[in-house]
Amino acid sequence: MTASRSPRHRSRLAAVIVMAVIALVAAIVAVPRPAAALDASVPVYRLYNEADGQHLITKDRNEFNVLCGRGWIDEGLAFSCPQEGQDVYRLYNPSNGDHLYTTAVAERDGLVRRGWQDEGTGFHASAEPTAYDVQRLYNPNMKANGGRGNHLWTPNQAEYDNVVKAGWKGEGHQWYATGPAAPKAHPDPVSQHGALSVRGATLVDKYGNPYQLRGMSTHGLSFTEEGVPFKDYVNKAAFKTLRDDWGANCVRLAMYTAEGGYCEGADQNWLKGLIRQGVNAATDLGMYVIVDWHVLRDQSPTVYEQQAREFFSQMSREFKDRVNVIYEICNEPNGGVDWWTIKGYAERIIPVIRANDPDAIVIVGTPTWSQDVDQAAANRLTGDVARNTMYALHFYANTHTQWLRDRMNAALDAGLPVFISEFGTTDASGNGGYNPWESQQWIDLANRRNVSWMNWSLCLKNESSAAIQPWCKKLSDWQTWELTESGNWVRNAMRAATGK
Ligand code: IDC
Repeated sequence: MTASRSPRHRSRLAAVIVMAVIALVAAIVAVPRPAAALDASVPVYRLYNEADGQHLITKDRNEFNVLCGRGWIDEGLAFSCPQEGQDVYRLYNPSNGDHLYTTAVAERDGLVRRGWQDEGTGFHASAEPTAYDVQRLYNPNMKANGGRGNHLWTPNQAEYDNVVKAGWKGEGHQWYATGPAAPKAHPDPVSQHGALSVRGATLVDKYGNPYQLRGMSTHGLSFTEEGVPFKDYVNKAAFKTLRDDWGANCVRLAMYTAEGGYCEGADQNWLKGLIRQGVNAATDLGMYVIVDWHVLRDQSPTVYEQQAREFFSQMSREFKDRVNVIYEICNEPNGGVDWWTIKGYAERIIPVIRANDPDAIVIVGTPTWSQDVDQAAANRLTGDVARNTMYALHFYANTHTQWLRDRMNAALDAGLPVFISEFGTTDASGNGGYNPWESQQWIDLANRRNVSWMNWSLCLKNESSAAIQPWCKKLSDWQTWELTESGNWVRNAMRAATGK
């Protein structure tokens, strides 16, 4: 190319400039006005049903909540819409359960003639163009699925393009929203996996797929160390840190019965309030939560059985609709208490829970600080108390080694559903003997066999099993250097298991 330009070239350049100016002015005129309607925007949620591939969009928060409880996945905000404006009609196909949304009266009426139900105005679209152009996609391959879930609506161009690449047909513009989509960064465990149950020796999720719980146990909720009452770890920011940074999907609330705990001096109403608080925080975050009746110094669960009965009766009544709550009815029987005694206790306490919450997962402790799963395997619970019931195996890696792993394997092989509701990376005393090698053998095995595991403990007590450094008073968002050797090890194990 030469530096001098021909007249023809120059006039073309001028034309391009003029067109660019026109385009710019047009763009400025067309820029979406930050309409007053924006203030009055209402969120429209998107839900996904993995079972039938359908996406549902709704502004009805109650419908959203109900569907989340029934196994739909919360996919976050579909977009926001104005309070008033263009009607977006919602239609329902009673023959296959599908939903469709349209602003086109002709499409609506055509579908109604073909048997769809007109569910009225689902939400409103902006009457004016905005930057949030909601486009529709169609998947011709969903016929195999009875035609359900063959449409998707999104204001997100990148998602639209990706879905087209995946083989859907782009159907283009449908209506204008007033705000963007906000997909959930972390689809939470409970909305993804729902109510858990036990199949054979394995915990499964709502789809019947093997599912493993991993998380942290609190220390004794009524204890205080280094000036920090352990109740303070029962907070949403702490659990969120565990979920998002560590990769935990479960927390365990350890409520001691003895040692100044629930049955020996602590304020029972206060402790029940704390359990409620923990269950609520876990529920808000879509995490599973274990309510642990932490029998230890009292040795036999029969010592405070009457209190256990009252406690579990009340708690299960309150939490009967929470699919994420798991009941652990006796942490660690010890002092020679035999399996017959524990079994009898379980046969009396489990029905108290089932009367309110027939499908809840229950964990039963086993003799010798929850190590004798062989005894439970040889003589397990039967009938309705056995359904969705699991048996605790606890290990402390520097004390309980291959011999206890062999015992766990044998119990699993015999079909016993085992749950590691507590383990430490240390000596059984909870202090000294940090042993990452043995811990790794255990966690590898547990992961291989889909056995859930919960680590002792989320606190700053000056003992090697504690996850937080004794000088660190933070109640959430712990950095690497604020965690102990054990805390870092456990966080890494969780991250590895979740692919973080
Ligand atoms: C330990 C605590 C320790 C506390 C002691 C007695 O780590 O700070 O002083 O209990 O209350 C268990 C128990 C669990 C124990 C833990 C470590 O379930 O309560 O915590 N452990 O000894 N079983 C095996 C070990």
